[in-house]
Amino acid sequence: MDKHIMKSANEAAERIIEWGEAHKIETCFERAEKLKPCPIGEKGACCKVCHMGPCRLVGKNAEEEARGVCGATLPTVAARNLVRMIAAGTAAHSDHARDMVLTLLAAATGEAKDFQITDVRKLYRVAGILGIEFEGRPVNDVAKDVALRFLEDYSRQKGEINYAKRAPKKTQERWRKWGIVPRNIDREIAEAMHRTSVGVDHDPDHLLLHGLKTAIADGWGGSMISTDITDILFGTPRPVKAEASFGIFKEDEVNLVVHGHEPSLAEMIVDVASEPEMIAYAKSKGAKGINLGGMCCTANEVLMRHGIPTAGGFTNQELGIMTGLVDALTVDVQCIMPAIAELSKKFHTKIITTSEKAKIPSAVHIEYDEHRAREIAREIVKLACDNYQNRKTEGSHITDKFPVVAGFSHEYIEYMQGGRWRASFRPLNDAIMAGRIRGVVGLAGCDNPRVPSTGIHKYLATELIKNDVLIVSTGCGSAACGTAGYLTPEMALEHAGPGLREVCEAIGIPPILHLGACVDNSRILTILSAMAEEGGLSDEIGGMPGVGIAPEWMSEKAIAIGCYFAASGVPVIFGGESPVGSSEEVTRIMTEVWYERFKGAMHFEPDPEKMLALALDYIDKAREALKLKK
Ligand code: MSK
Repeated sequence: MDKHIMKSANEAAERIIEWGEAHKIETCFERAEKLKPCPIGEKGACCKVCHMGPCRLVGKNAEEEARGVCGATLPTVAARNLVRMIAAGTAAHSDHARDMVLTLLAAATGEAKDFQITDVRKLYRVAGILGIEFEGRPVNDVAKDVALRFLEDYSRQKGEINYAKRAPKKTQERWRKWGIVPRNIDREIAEAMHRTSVGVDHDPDHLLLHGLKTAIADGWGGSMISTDITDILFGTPRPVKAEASFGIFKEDEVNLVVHGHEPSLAEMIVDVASEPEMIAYAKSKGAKGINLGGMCCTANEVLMRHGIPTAGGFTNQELGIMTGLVDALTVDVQCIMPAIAELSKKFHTKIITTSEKAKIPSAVHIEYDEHRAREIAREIVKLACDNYQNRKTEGSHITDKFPVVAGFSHEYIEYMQGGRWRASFRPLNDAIMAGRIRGVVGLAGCDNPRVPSTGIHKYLATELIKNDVLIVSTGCGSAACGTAGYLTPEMALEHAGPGLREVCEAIGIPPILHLGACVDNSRILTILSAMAEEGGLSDEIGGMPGVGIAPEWMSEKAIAIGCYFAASGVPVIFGGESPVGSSEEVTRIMTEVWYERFKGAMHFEPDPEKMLALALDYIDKAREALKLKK
């Protein structure tokens, strides 16, 4: 096999990697080859929570009885390591959410004059869930109360997070029985760090239960809050046409790319880039206009709401710069490779860090402040325009791009099944009950240079729809599908099984529904809860013919996501080596014990064919238990 095929399964990406190799430009793909994973840390067998170690529980001692200097066993160490990953992932999503809450508050009180409430209907829906009176009140007063109520999810010392009650009753009962309803997001993260510090919690099951509690604080806390506020401020997505892959960059326009995760500044850049004054400025620099593009999850945010094209997911960030066409790349937080700053020196691209939390040495720093959002966005757009003149001819200049249909919020999925007055999940439940749709898979998570990047996403997407499984995708899973040309209704005609094709044609949807960014995995929780409510399938999330798959995960955030799905009742399958693979006991807890208690589980399976078989097996067993048609 051509050695380049081993790096990316995306043809355009592969050509850029090849171009880079010919020009001696290093990327994550070469670094992944050079740097093999540490075999001890990879399986969770390394403890470094104190300075008597690090203790490597390997070699002759690689048994469950192996102990560190303090006496910590392998299951304790593996469980602690995983809980710390969950805490970090939850912190990332929920800190992002905190900023969204503060932006909503600033918009409501008039302090952030550049933002206002775009989706009043969604605001009222959220206010209703929170028990906040909204009839006849000024919109900004309601928004302020909503923001203040969400802030309680970061400070309440006793009780339950606001959105725990959005889960089906039976799911909530399971959580209460096992004591894993979060009190507040920050408290669960802090307690996770406390419990996993040296000499505190040593019972792997007890540790992992707190891991689940922390993860629920992510899914039903930070992530769901972020999704809702982003919709309130910038609009709830509806289907939108766009394009994906490197061909979205234009040779004769200023190419400005937004990368990272936070939507607020990106929204303002979208707005500012269409101002006549800005377009005139770009023209004064010799460009025909301003072309915006996205990368990773900031891309998903502006793709979902404005149809801004995406250059792809995580592993495309260096490759995008290597097209030679990116005049400026703004980054905020999460999934930003520090390598891009050094790489950009070989081209003309300006890397602009924008978050007070995240800087990269040698990048330009223009700090975002929601109180001056428009002014800052203008400064960034101008800087990109100024840099257009510095564009050289170097670069791989890839032109491939694919059409994409995105924008499937849970509200729209409900609406498309019955219109404004009869919106419901009944048709979806009926299609599953009748066997036209065999089940639903959430295809999510990162793309990873350790496997042929995006390849497992593509394989699973194709095989699952062939087997009549409807896919809901988020994050870089969506980007992998988009840059492969899979996010179109035609995909159903060409590849979907007969039952799924019939449903897609009847409703007019693609067989892979792009639901948004990583935080928007919360939309899947909402959909599953609505399906449970609708009746005919399971009356809780557990037991639904649904599975979550993150085949190429790399981020701690993915672990938090996987765990909140497992705690909610969804069997989850992750690719790659297991980060708890060193401990049979921890592996057993996360699969058998969690399944028994919550009807969810978390597996790690590097073989794509086995991933597919396991997913279909879970779906079929759930169908059998529900006595559904085969
Ligand atoms: S960006 S967490 S690489 S999905 Fe949300 Fe993509 Fe994974 Fe980051």
